[in-house]
Amino acid sequence: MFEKILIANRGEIALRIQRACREMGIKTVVVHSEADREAKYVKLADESVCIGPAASNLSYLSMPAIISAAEVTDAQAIHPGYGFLSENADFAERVEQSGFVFIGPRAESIRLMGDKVSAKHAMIEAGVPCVPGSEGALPDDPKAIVQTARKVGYPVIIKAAGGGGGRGMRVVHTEAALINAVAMTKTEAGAAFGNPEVYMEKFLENPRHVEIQILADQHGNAVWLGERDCSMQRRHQKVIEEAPAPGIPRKIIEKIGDRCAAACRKIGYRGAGTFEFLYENGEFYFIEMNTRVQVEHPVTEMITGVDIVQEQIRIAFNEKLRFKQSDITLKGHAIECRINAEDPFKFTPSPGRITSWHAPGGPGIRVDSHAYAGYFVPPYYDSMIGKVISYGETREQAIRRMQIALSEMVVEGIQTNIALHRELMIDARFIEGGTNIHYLEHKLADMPDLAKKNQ
Ligand code: MV4
Repeated sequence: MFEKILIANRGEIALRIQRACREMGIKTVVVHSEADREAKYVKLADESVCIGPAASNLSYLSMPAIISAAEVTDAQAIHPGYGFLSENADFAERVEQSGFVFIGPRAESIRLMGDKVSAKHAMIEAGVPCVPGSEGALPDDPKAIVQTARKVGYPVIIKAAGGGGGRGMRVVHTEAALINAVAMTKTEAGAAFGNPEVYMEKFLENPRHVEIQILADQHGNAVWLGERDCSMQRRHQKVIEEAPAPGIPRKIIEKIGDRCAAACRKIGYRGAGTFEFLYENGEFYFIEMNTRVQVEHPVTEMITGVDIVQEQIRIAFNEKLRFKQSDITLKGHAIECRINAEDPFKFTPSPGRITSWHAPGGPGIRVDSHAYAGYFVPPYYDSMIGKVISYGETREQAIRRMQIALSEMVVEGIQTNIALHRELMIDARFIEGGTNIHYLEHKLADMPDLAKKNQ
């Protein structure tokens, strides 16, 4: 096994990766910016290297700084976590060209999935169902665009090939608005992603966001580890995730899961990955693939017993998967609440010193967080400061345990969204299960002072 891994990330995921390494007897190097120097998880690592100032561009996004840190510490592999350089194909390539192992997919796979047009093409070829739409990128000819939209049927959505995660898209309801919308999306996409290519899909009005976790080794084996429902979101930021997805027939999910695993084998995918789907009226439609470990991976770990980060490391070391699909069984239910340092009404970031921190515990509760009493939440990065994950034999038990965990949890000195989670855990529609991607935003619009009520 690797003797030493460099962790090219910060916060809770840097600590999560450290824990996986420690359990496997692997030494850790954590890189950090000047703003993260005093964080306890940095001191917990076997070695740490300051790679630059607070600004991400000059530290966590600096490829030469990170690769130099791997060289001076003699690390053998680099784990990119999520965000930052985790889905940067050029980084994966430079890591490997420098003689280190990139703990993630081949650069070629990252590139294939980073371009949403080529990703969708690959998935159609592999038999994964996609949202009906244009075959590939839209042409320049306005008549052809109009014809495509007539065939697909309004409303349609125009998406940038270089976009993803909700960036670079526009919904079009009428033919009159079509050509201008395509032109505007292209202009914006060219400026934002350096690629003006766009494609068209039927716009699904009330879908759920359900994703499939996969693991694939470098010996042609791939398995899927169940699904996660990530529909509870606001402005493309997930707030709560759960596994399994409530109320979806297992037969439908198993068919999709098997297709995802088969697609991984077909494209020679390596590592952990997530197929994102929209689910509406009993049908799954592929939208994007994420080629990294995701924030919400713990809910899958809880119901499968598989440590996804450890498996990423074993796969990178070229080991064969230790389980077949028939060894993967889903047991119980898990829910994750993302804890953010933010204003509970306006959702603006609330960085600062945490004066008191009491994490919940007890049966079926997991807390993934790098925070503690005295920790300073820096203003430069994402506002997520941790995740509370509950597990139960049933969804009801997982909800009950999460309610108790949230009632125990105390964070003072900064503002957090804990009150919002408390409200959602007693929300009748959430308890019923199966809310769609618009539910939270509609609820917040109906109850603007919701968070205040619960303080
Ligand atoms: C869609 C859609 C409806 N129809 N595509 C937003 C993020 C990106 N991953 C894809 N997104 C969407 N694509 C079609 N054809 C609605 C969304 C969408 C969404 C998807 C998942 C989670 C939250 C969302 C919030 C708004 C819109």
